[in-house]
Amino acid sequence: MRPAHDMLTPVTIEKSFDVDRIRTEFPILKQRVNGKPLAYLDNAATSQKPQVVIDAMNRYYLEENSNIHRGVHFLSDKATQSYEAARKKIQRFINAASHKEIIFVRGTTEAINLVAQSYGRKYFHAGDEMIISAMEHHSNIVPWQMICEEKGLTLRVIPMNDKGELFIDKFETMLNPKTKFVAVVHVSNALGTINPVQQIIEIAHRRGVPVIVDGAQAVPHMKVDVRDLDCDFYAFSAHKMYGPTGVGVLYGKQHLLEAMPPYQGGGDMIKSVTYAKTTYNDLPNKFEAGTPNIVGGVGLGATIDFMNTLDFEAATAHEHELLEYATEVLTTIKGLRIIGTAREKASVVSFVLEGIHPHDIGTILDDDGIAIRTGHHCAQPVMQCFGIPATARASFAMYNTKEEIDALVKGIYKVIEVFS
Ligand code: 7TS
Repeated sequence: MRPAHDMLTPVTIEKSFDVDRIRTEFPILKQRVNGKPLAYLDNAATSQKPQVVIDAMNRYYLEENSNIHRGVHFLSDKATQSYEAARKKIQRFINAASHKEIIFVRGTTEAINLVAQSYGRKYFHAGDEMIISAMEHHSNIVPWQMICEEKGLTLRVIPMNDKGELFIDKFETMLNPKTKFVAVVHVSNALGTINPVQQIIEIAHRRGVPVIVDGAQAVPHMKVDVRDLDCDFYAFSAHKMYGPTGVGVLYGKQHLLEAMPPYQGGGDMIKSVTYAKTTYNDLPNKFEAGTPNIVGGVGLGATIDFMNTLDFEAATAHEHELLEYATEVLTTIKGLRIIGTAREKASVVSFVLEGIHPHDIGTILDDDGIAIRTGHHCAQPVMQCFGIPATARASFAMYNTKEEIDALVKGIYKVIEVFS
């Protein structure tokens, strides 16, 4: 119990990892669902939000709300400062060289579409090729298919083995003078595989080919340093890393972004407009047309403050322990097959149960307050690769516990009993 005189001071999270303590930061986790304690194991879809992020967003609406970059008045100035401070926090968080390399977008999907439409329209030509991997989310397939179709490129796919690991040697042989671009996921949402993106980038760069990394599932679970990776673009969403929905980040190397045309036209992205000619704003504004998700940006800034208070290494180690524990106990269940058994994995266990549709698994688990995701996880080609229509997927965050995994296992036995 904190002493009474201490009650009004905000809670500061110490630099050590204590799962019970972390859980108290996430109010939603206290809920009971169908009379049972909520076991939220759908973090790859979206994570829960800590009180400090909710408070920061409320505070923004209560005390600062105004439009940014365009007002001379007090509130507009305050809102602009909060929004731009968030950009600098993101820059430091991923170790970008400049805040100009941080573009606010709606999320990973928009970040990838931005690069496909802007970079692709300028640099892709008929007869060129681009490479993606066999474990991409639809968000890192469809935008490329669209631009490849429009421009007449061939989309090639790095194959994977039956564990869900990419054949890097095959990737190397796929690169040729026609290859214009590589797009690859850092951590697979359907399989949990951590791809050797640094190696992929190095191989592509040897041929002078730029690389975008889809980091939607990586940023919440590992330290990402874009300069160390040397990626050309990196995309992620706030909502999967304990932040709000509707906001995310495109990182791009400054010289590449400078040379790219705007993605959308409108307010904030212009320097001057006449009917004869419009000139475009400098980075990062050139890519941020219209009033952005200001409260989302502020919320993402607060999320990064929150993450900076954590012992990230300890949080990651805890998540890894959960993954190993879940893998071990699930493997003992007769008729259960884990889909995605790569050596390097993060936070995701996808599985199928013999003779039982994943949707039935999810529905029965929900009766006991256990939230997992079922379906193709927006990765239909991955499902096709494994010859299955769907999986059940438990995905962990740092606030999950072994007790929740025990509840999952108990629930799966109940599913088996219902269907036997
Ligand atoms: N890339 C990966 C690897 C993802 O996991 C997702 C979302 C996206 C891109 C798209 O992110 P968004 O924020 O733009 O929607 N993945 C999932 C999932 O696994 N279940 O629901 C959404």
